[in-house]
Amino acid sequence: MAYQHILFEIKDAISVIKFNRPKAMNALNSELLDELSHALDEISKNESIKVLVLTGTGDKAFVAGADITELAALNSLQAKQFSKKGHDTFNRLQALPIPVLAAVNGYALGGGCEVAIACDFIYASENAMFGLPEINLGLMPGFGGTQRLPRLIGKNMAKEMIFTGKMISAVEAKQLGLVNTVCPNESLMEEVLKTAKTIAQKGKVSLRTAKETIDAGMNVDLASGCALEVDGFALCMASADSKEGTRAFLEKRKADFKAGLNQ
Ligand code: CO8
Repeated sequence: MAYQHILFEIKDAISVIKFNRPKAMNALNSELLDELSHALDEISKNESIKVLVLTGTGDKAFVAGADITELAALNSLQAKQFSKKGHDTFNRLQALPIPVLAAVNGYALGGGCEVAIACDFIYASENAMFGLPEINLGLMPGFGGTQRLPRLIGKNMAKEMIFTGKMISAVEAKQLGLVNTVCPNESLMEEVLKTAKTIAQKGKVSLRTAKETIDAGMNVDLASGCALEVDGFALCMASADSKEGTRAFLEKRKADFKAGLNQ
C-alpha cells in the first residue's frame, strides 16, 4: 500500500509510524485510520519487528484530534461508524504482540490523546500538550477516552479533563502518570529510540507474554490476574529465549535473544 497520511519505516527491529498531515496538525481522518490499520497488519506479519514507535511529523503536533472538517459533515450513523473505526484501530494497536511507545511531540488532543493512551507508554517533549477538548465542540470523546483515561489517571482527574476540555502540559501529564518521561523537544526521538532499542534486545516471547498478562490482568480481580501470571511465566519457561537467558547468566555473558515467536 502506498501511504499518503503516515510515514512507515522499519529499521533494526524497530518500526516508526509518523502521523503525517502537518497542514491539519496531523488530524486523524478516515483514510489515515485505514492506513494505520494496514500498517498494523504489516507489523503483525513481520516477525523481525520487536517495538513500534508512534509520533507526529513536524514540531507542533503529535495529533490534534479527529479531523474536525470530516467530523462536521457526518450524520449520527456515520459518526457511529467513524467512532467504531477508531475503536477497532486503537484496540488492534493496543493488542499488538509487541511494545508500542508513543513519542508525543506537541499537541495530543482528542483522538490524538486517545491514540497515545492506547500505546503501552508515552514519552513527551517539553512542548507537548494533552487534552480531550471534545466538550468544546458539543461532543464527548469517541475513540476510547472515556474508558482508557480513567483507567490510566483515575476517574476524577479524567472527569475534570473531559468536563472542562482543558489542556495540560507534559509536566502535569507526568505528575498524573499519563506520561513516563518528559524530554527536551530536540532529544525526544533519541530518548524514545534508546528505550525502544533496550526493549528490542529482550526476548520476543517474554515481551509479548508480559504485555498480554499486564493488559489482561488490569481487567480482572487480583487472584485471576495472578493466575494469568502463573500461566504466562510457565509459557516463557518453555521458550528458547528463557533457555538462552538463564544459560547466558550462568555463563556470565550477555543474552542473545534471536528466537522468533514460532520457535
Ligand atoms: N481537525 C482538522 N483540522 C485541524 C485540527 C483538527 N482536529 N486541528 C488543527 N487543524 C488545522 C486548523 O484548522 C488549521 O488549518 P488552516 O491552517 O487551514 O486554517 C491548522 O490545522 C493549524 O491550526 P491552528 O491555526 O488552529 O493552529 P494553532 O497553533 O493556533 O492551534 C490547536 C493549534 C490548539 C491544536 C488548534 O488547532 C485546535 O484547537 N485544534 C482542534 C483540537 C480539537 O478540538 N481536537 C479534538 C477534535 S474532536 C476528536 O478528536 C474526537 C475524536 C473521536 C471522534 C469519534 C468519531 C465520531
